[in-house]
Amino acid sequence: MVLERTFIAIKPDGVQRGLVGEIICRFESKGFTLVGLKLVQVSRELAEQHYGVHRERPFFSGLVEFIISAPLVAMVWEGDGVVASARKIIGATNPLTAEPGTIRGDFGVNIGRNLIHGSDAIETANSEIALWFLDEELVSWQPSLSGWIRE
Ligand code: D4T
Repeated sequence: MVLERTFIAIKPDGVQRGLVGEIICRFESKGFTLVGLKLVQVSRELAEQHYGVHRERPFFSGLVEFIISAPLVAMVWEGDGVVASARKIIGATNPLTAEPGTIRGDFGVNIGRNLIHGSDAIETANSEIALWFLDEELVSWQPSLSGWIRE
């Protein structure tokens, strides 16, 4: 397996609802490594850039207003296959149809308040990490438990 990195954001609803610890716990318990973490009051420019692919969609303006409405927690997680695995941990876009056991399935009921973002592919992850973090904000480190998590 190739060690990957992915960009994860706990959206303003996740922060306001006090789910930051619970959400971080899901990724830590799985065995992934946190390599970047910050609380951000997101600018309109950054929100529009991040969701640029959805610019023409009807929900775009509401989504941007939501993302800039309150602080968000931006993170980078590292691990074998972390990009696809994080999407599974997060669950389907609509929390109502997301499987129980996923973050959205366990904590959400509405697509416009789906708690968390995760990069959808390795290339997207690389560009999102570069958009949200400076190189010096990311820390490469080896957890002392890693030999008990991966061969
Ligand atoms: P993100 O990008 O936030 O991780 O979500 P997904 O990857 O699961 O889903 P997405 O890109 O299709 O949607 C981005 C974001 O827009 C919100 N949304 C989406 C919405 O408010 N109404 C909608 O109809 C859709 C499709 C939720 C997630």
